[in-house]
Amino acid sequence: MTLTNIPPTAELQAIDAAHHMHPFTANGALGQKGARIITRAEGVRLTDSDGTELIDGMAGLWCVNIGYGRTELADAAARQMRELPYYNTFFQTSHVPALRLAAKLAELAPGDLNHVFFAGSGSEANDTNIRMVRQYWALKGQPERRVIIARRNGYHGSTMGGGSLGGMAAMHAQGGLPIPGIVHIDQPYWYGEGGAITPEEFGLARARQLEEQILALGAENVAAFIAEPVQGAGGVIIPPDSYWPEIQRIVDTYGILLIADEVITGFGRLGHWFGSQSYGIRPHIMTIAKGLSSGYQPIGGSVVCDEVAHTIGQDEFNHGYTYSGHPVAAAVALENLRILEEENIIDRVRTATAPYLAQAWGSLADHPLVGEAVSRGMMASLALTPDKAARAKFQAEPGTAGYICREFSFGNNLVMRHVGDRMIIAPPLVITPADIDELIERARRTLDQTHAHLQAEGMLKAAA
Ligand code: PXG
Repeated sequence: MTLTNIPPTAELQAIDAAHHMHPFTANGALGQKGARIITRAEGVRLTDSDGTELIDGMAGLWCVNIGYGRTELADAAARQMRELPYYNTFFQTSHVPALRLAAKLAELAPGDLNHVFFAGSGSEANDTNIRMVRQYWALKGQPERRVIIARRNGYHGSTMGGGSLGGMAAMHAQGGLPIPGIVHIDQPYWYGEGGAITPEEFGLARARQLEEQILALGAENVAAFIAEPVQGAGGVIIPPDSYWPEIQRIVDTYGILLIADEVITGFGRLGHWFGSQSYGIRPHIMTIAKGLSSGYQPIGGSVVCDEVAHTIGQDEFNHGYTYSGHPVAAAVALENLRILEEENIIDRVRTATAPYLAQAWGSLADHPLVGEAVSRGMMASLALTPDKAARAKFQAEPGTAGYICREFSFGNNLVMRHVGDRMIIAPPLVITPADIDELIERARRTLDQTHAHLQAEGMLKAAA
C-alpha cells in the first residue's frame, strides 16, 4: 500500500516551516531552506517527497535495527490495538505484552539483570535511573549517596535529567542544566584528546579520572556512574581497550552502581545483544530504547539487576509514566526481538557484516582528508582533518567542514551525519555487503567533493 495524494514538496515544506518546531534545529534557518521530507522506506533505503532514494546510513536515528518495511511489526501493532490498545501498569494491574516483554528482556540481558521498568524513550528511562539509584541508596540507609558521575560529550537524552547526565556543553548552555548532583569527567577520546600518549595509556588515564572524582567527592556521596559503552551522539567515540576493564575495577572497588546506557549499543549494534557483553562489563542497570522496537514504536526502559530491583521493591517507588509498558509498543518490541533472534541478525553482524564494514570503512583512512576511520560493530566514524599526520583540527570553527561534508553526502543520496568534524554512520543491522559497497562508494565521492571544496575555499588550514 502506498500513501497517495502527497502534495508537492514546496507546499509540504511551507506547512512544515509555518507550524513544525524541529528538535535540535535552528527553525528559522530551516524554514528558509526547507526540510527534506521523507515519505517511505524499505530495507535500508528512504524515499523523499521528490521520489529520490537515499541509503540510510543512520538507521533513522540509530534505531531501525531490523530495517524498514517489516510488515510483521505492523501486523503485531494492529492485532494489539484491536485486542487491548491501552491499559496502564499502575495500581496493581498488568497486561500480557508488558509482562512478556519484561520476561524476554530478562532472558536476553546478561547476568542477573532480570527486571524491567518501562518508559517511553531513552531520556525518560535515564530520568527513571536517576531517581531509582538515589532511592536505592536511601533504602540502603545511605541517603547521602546522591551524586551521579557521567562524562563530557556523553549523551543520555534531552529531558532535564537526561540532558544533565549528558555532557553536551551546547545543551547545558540552555534551560538551566545540569540539575544538581551530577558531575562530569572527561571522555576516552584518544584521537581528539590523547596527545602523544598511546591509546592504551590514555584509556587508563581517562578511566582513572573516575577514581579521582570518587575520591574527591568521597565514595560515601557517590551513587552511580553512567556511560555509553561506545559514545554515539558524541561522534562514535570508541574507547581504547584499556578503558572499560579499568572502569569496572573502579566501580567494584568503591561499590558504586554502574549504569550502561545501551540506548544505541543495545539490540545487536555491537554484535551482541548488548554492548556490555561486547566489552565484558557488568552493569547494575542498562538503559534501553531505540533498537528495542527498531524504532517502529516509541518505547524504552531500565533493565535492573536483582539487588537493585529487590531493594526498590521494599517500598513504593513514586515514579512512572502513562505509557510505561504501552501494550502496542510492547507487542511491536516483542515481534522485533523475535525477528532479531530467529533471523540470526546479531550473529550475522558479529561474524560477517561488522567485519565487512570495518574493512570497507577502514579503507577510507587512506583519503587525504581523513585522520582516522574506525568502527565497532555497526557504528563507524571518521575524523576530517587538514593534516593527517598531526591529527590536526581545522582553523575554521569546529563543525564547519563536517557540515559541508554532510551536505555533499545528502547530495549523493547518502544519509551520513556529522558531529563536529567527525562523520558518522550506524546503518540498519540488515545492510548487505553490496549495500555497504554502495555506501562506501558514495562516502568516498563525498570526501573527494569535500576535499576539493575546502581546497578551493582555502579552508584546508590547521588550527594554530
Ligand atoms: N541515551 C543514549 C545513549 C542515546 O543515544 C538517549 C539516551 C535518549 O533517547 P531518546 O529516546 O529520549 O531520544 C539517546 C538518544 C544524535 C541523536 O544526534 C542521538 C539520540 C537522540 C537524538 C539525536 O545522534 N540518542
